[in-house]
Amino acid sequence: MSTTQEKIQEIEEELRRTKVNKATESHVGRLKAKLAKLKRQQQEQILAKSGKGGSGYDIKKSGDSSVALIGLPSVGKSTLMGRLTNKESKTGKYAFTTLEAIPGIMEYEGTQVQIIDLPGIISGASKGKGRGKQVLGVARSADLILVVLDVFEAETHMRLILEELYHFGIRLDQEKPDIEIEKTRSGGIAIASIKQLTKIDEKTIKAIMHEYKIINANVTIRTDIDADQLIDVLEGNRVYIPSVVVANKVDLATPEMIEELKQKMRIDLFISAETNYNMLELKKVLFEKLNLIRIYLKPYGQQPDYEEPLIMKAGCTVKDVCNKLHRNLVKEFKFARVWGKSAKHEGQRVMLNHVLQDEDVLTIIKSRN
Ligand SMILES: Nc1nc2c(ncn2[C@@H]2O[C@H](COP(=O)(O)OP(=O)(O)O)[C@@H](O)[C@H]2O)c(=O)[nH]1
Ligand SMILES: [Mg+2]
Repeated sequence: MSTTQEKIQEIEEELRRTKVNKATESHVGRLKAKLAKLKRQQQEQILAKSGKGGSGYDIKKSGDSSVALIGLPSVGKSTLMGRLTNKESKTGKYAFTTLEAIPGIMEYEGTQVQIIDLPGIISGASKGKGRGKQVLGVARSADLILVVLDVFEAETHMRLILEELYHFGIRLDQEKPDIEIEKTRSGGIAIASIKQLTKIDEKTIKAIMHEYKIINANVTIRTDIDADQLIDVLEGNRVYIPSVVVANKVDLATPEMIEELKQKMRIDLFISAETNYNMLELKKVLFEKLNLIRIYLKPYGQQPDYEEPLIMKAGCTVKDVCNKLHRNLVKEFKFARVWGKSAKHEGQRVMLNHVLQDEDVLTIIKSRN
C-alpha cells in the first residue's frame, strides 16, 4: 500500500507528463479530481494531528464587514493595522512578533470595518506549519483579504501566499462558479449550459462527476468553468474572497523599482505604514472593494434615519435586512416599501426577495397577529 503522499506524487507526475489536448482532456480531468480527493484526505489527516486552534483565533465578528491581513512575517502588518484602526498592535523587529489574531476597527464614512491582524504565514502554512491552520482559518471567514507584501520581495511573497491560500480552499478574486447539480434516479448526466463552455467538454464533465460517484444528474452550468472549478464545486468547502494587494515599505524603494514592479504584477497600492504614505487612499480602496451599501430605514409614518444608515453588502435583499435587524422579523414580515434607485416608483411595494441598492429608503411593515 502506498501512502497518500505517494499517490499524490504519482498523479502529479502523470499530470506533468500528459499533454492536454482533445484526446486527453477527460483523462486529465479525472486525474485532477483524484488528486483533489487525495489532497483533501491528506489535509484532514494533518489537521486532525495538529489539534485545536488555541486562544486568540476565535474572533468575534464586529463591525459591518471584516478584513484579514495576510502576509509573511515582518512585512509591516501590525504597523499597518495600527495606522488603519484605533488600536495599536504590538510590533517588533523580529519574526513572529504577533502571537495572536488581534482585531481592531477602521471607521470610514460611517462604516465600521473590522481589521484583523494575524501572524505572518510561511511556506507550508496550509499544511499546518507556523500556526498556519489558525491564520488561514481566520482568513477564510473574512469578507476581504488584504495581502501585505514587502516591496523588495513582492513577487516571491505573492506566489507563496496564493499557493497557501489555494491549498486551504480559499479562491482569491474568483467568481463563485454558478453550477447546479440535481441528482436524478436514472438517465445519466444531462448537461445544460447557459454560457458557452470554452474550457471543458461534456466528456470531461462526466468523467469528473463519475469520479465523485455521480452517475445520474441534471447539471445546469452558468459560468464558463474549467475542470478545476468543477472539482471545487464537487469538493465543496471552498470560499471565494476578494482581495486588495499592497506593497509596503515603499519609503525604502526607488521610483524605478516601483515602476518595474508595476509592470510585472498586480499591486493595487504602494504604501508605507511607517510614514503613513497612501493610508487614506488605502482606506478608500478597502471600502470600495468591500462593496457595501447604505440603507436608510424609515419607520412607518416617520422620517427616514439618514444619520445612521444600515450597512449591507451589495446585492442584499429585503430579507437580508430583516435578518440583520431581528431574527423574528422575517416571520412577522408583511411587505415593504422602497424609495430610491431600486424602486420602480417612489414607495414601491416589495416583498422579501427584492434586491436593494445604495441609499435606498426602506419601510418594513409587519403583519399584526
Ligand atoms: N521602512 C519601513 N519600515 C516598516 C514599514 N512598515 C513596517 N516597518 C517596520 O518593519 C518591521 C516589522 O513590522 P511589523 O509591523 O511588526 O510586521 P509584521 O510582522 O508583518 O506584523 C518593524 O520594525 C516596522 O517598524 C514601512 O512602511 N517602512
Ligand atoms: Mg505582526
